[in-house]
Amino acid sequence: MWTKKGFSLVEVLVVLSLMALLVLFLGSKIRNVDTEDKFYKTCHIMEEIKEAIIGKPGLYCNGIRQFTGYVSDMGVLPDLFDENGKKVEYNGQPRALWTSDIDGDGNDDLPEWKYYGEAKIWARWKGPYIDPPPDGILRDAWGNPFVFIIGELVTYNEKTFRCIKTHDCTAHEPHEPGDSNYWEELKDSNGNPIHISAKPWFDPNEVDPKTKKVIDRFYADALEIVSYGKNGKPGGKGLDKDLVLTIYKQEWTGEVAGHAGYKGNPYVGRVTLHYPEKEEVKTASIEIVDNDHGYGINFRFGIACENDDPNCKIDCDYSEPGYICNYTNFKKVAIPIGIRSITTDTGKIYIFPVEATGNWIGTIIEDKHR
Ligand SMILES: [Ca+2]
Ligand SMILES: [Ca+2]
Repeated sequence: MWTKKGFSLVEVLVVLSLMALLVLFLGSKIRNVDTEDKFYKTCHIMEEIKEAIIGKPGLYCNGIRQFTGYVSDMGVLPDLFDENGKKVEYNGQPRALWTSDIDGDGNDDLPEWKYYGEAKIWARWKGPYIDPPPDGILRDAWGNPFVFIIGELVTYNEKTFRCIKTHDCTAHEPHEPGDSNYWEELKDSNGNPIHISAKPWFDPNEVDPKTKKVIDRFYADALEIVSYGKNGKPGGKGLDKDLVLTIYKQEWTGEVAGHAGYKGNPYVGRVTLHYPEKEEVKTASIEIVDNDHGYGINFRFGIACENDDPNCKIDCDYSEPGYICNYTNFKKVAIPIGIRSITTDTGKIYIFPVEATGNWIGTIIEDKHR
């Protein structure tokens, strides 16, 4: 039975101060969680933007490979535009991810999704690839604009540089940031240096002077997505630290190779690959010029001779089936991921997915003579 008439002043004070402590404690907890939440949410948004651009690797539906990103339709990365609609290399927004009216004048600037009958593939703009941001600017969880930059970022001597020419860095040829052939220093609109907490450039003094080993490779065609963190400006520690997500070209392009012809290779004389590049569908052809003792020939889309360089040379060892060819002075050609096709001069069409990991499409066997 409850007999006590009330609480003493001391009891009331003890309970009140405990409650006050609890509120303080929970309040600080909630504030921290809220801030950390924004950090993870920002990471999540950055991943979403990456997915809008290159899709999700290995996404299958009903056993069929699905390509969802911008590059699978357009064959290139989205251009960056500043607030005046001018194309820029850094501090712009990839407006093509959510609109085909880049300059906002009411007319579409990007070609509409369509079917290319001859190549048997679909291509061009099929957006939006991401929810359109209300004010035309993609923002992090703190509400600050994301910064998009073409060219891999490094920090060096408290400055930030973007790579403008892809290169290997060795002790012998360090191409130190500051070398204007390879790097451009980032500056704000007032010309002041921007110091983003990006990955540090290596110190050539740390390289073994004997081997002069290749330490790293830097890419001019990488796309950087940067959040300036909680403080919304370059640099800072803890939650103010900048978050950088890099999309390398190797993640959205691949090579295509296969095998054509058999029994002296009388059937297939040429294979042609079709893939989108901005407004058009590009074709690349390989002449089937030789055979492998009745076993046909391997072809490989992924390397090409630049500007018909006379120093380009292919040396093949035909002594064994499945021979190896050496390509001298050839450059790597990037085929954008997505559904692509190969046609032959005998009228056959092969439609297949191109993955960033490399693609062997198998043997093209023709059952009729040309
Ligand atoms: Ca327009
Ligand atoms: Ca920051």
